[in-house]
Amino acid sequence: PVLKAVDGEGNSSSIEVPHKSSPSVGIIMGSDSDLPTMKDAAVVLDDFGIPYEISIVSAHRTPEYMYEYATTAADRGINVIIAGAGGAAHLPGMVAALTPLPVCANGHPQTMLPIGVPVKSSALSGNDSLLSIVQMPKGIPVATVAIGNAANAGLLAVRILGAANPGMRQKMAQFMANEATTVEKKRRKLEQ
Ligand code: RP5
Repeated sequence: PVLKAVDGEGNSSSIEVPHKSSPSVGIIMGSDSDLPTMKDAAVVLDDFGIPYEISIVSAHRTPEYMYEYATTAADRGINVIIAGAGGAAHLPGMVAALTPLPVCANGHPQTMLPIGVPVKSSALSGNDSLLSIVQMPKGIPVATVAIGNAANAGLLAVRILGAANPGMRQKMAQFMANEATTVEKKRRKLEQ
């Protein structure tokens, strides 16, 4: 299936929902209107060859499904959940509260890290989303990226998964080297 959406600023976006087995990352968002922002995380995971699943999970409109999603994620092999929401953005924190899960169904120890993406809102430019996500009470941490920066959430997921995957660390090192080369080229052009 293809997920299509328009955000509050009229930006349209579509993404092919992957049918990949054994996803390592779950990308969830409070509304399909978050897709133009959240698709950047999927692009990064595709680039690094990391299998992921995508779903719309609303903390406020579908709280029972949020509970089901969060409490079954580890059993599907999910290690990292990237959760994006805007406004009263409770989704990342609620998912974090529901997923300590040190052990999954097959008995293997498993960690699960929640990454929050504050989606830019129309009323308060995402400052509301940022504060809702980043101001977690002590005890329930959420790794929070900048407003609208789902790409960094994807890159953070790559780094986390890289802790147990030397090949992934190598890919990240190459990515960073490419970034440096790009900046170097621009600097040399300026100096000419
Ligand atoms: C939040 O409310 C969503 O994450 C979204 O950013 C915002 C607006 O949702 P829609 O009214 O566009 O569905 O829950």
